[in-house]
Order: sequence, then structure tokens, then C-alpha cells
Amino acid sequence: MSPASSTTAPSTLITVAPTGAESSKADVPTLPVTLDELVSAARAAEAIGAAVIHVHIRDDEARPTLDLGRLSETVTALREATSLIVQLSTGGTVTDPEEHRLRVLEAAPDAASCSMGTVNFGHDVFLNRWDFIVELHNRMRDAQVVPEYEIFDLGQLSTLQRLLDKHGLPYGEHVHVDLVMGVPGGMPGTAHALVAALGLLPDGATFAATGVGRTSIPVMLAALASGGHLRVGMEDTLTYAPGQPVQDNAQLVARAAGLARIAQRPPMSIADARTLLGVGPLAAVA
Ligand code: KMH
Ligand code: ZN
Repeated sequence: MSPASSTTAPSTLITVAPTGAESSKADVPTLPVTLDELVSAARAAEAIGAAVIHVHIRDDEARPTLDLGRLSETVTALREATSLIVQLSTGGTVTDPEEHRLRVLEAAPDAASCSMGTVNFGHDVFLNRWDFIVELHNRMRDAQVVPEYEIFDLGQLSTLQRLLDKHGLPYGEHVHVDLVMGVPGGMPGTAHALVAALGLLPDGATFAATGVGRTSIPVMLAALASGGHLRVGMEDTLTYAPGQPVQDNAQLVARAAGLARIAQRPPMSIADARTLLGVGPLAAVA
């Protein structure tokens, strides 16, 4: 047998989720909550290999908010400071009303999250009714916003298939999924669960995986070994190693980029990520 011919290594799409909605600034002083802190975190993540930023924002008191003016300002600031694909969270907090979550799309991001079902979320319930899911999916297509379908449990992949069968492909015509694993109430963050999820992905879909808390590393390794992509950040992980708090988001992105290189699937360029996700080329900032 002849030696393998040289080919371009497949690459790894890295998403940074720097803030989330669950941790408080008081508990986690390094959490980026102001626009300046978010932009700095975004710049650092881009320099290390992230291609997408998953954004939750905070108000002046560092409380989670879906204020439309602030969201629009954030999208503009991130576009001016970076070339990252800007993905706004439509998940918000477990208490955000549906109409506020739908209105997020009016901030005109490149992409947005679209959760595929209701799940126990620690002591809370993250509610995603079928009719709400359909409305979000359809509004995203109308607004030309690319969805990332967030999957917290295996049955939510059946919901995704049903959504696509009944309501068609999203804007961009590509299905990209993020398996959010290890949420207390959702699927566990294990290689076994990740492999089970892969068997339920829609045809042609790509996937990333996120391991919450201490499941971060096993999920990353399982995703890389299975041809998947990665989401990391302080939304999901606040402890770098037992007894060692995360310094900042850059530390987590650097670890993901390093593991991706070890797996011989280096970080994906932003241009390639735009093509993969169907986001379209970077628009010039006015
Ligand atoms: N904060 C969680 C309740 C998303 O961003 O779309 C929901 C969440 C998912 O983080
Ligand atoms: Zn989120």
C-alpha cells in the first residue's frame, strides 16, 4: 500500500461562549459582562482560534438582559472589533418571556441559538414549547439568521428532525447542531452519550459539543475523535482543573485549540466557518 497522500487536514470550528446567563459577576469576577470586557474577550478568542462567538449580554448591574438596543450595540461592536461570526443567544435566562427571546433576531446577528426542547436546568426549567420552536425557526429563516440548534437531551434530536421535515431547512440550508452536555437534567457529558447522539443527527448535519463543568474535557475529546466541533467558554466551564478556577475565556479557547491541533484538526478559519455554516461572506462595516 502506498503512503497516504498529503491532503488538507479537516479543521475544527471553535465557538467561544464567554458569559452565559447563569453566573454572577460577584461570584466570578473575571466573567466578561460589560461591552468592553466582551469585546476584549472576543478579540483574544479570535486571535487564539475561535471563529464564532455565542453571546449573552448583561445590563449595567451585570444582570442578564435581552434589551434590544444593547444587543444591537453589541453586534455592531463585535463586528467592528473582530471578524467573528456573531451568534446571539435566544435562550436568554430561564425566566425570559418568549416574545423577548424572539425579538433578539431584530438585532440582526449572523447567527442565533435555537433550542430544541424543554429540559430541567438544575433547579429550574428551560422551557421551549414546540410552537415556540417552530416560530423561532421560521422567524430566523425570514430574518436570514443562521441557527445553531441546541440539543440538551437525545429526544431533542427527534424534535429537530420533525422540525426540518415539517418546516424545511434553515437559512443557509445547512443544519448545525450544538450538543450541550452535562446540564443537570439533560444528557450526561460522556463519550457514550455523544456517540448515541450522533446516530440521531439529521443527514448532512455537522455538530459541535459543549461539556458543562467537569464534563468539558471528556466531551471535547469525544467530539474531536468523532469529527465534531467544539464550544468552550465561561458560560459552561468555570473550573479549569480540580481546585483551579478558570482565569479567563482565552485559557479555555487555548486549551480547545491545542487539543484540536493534537487531533490534527486545527482551528477552522473564520472564512471556512462562514462557508460551513452558510453565514455568507463578511459584510463591510459601515
Ligand atoms: N441560559 C440557558 C437557560 C442558549 O443560549 O440558547 C439557555 C442557554 C441556551 O444558554
Ligand atoms: Zn447560551
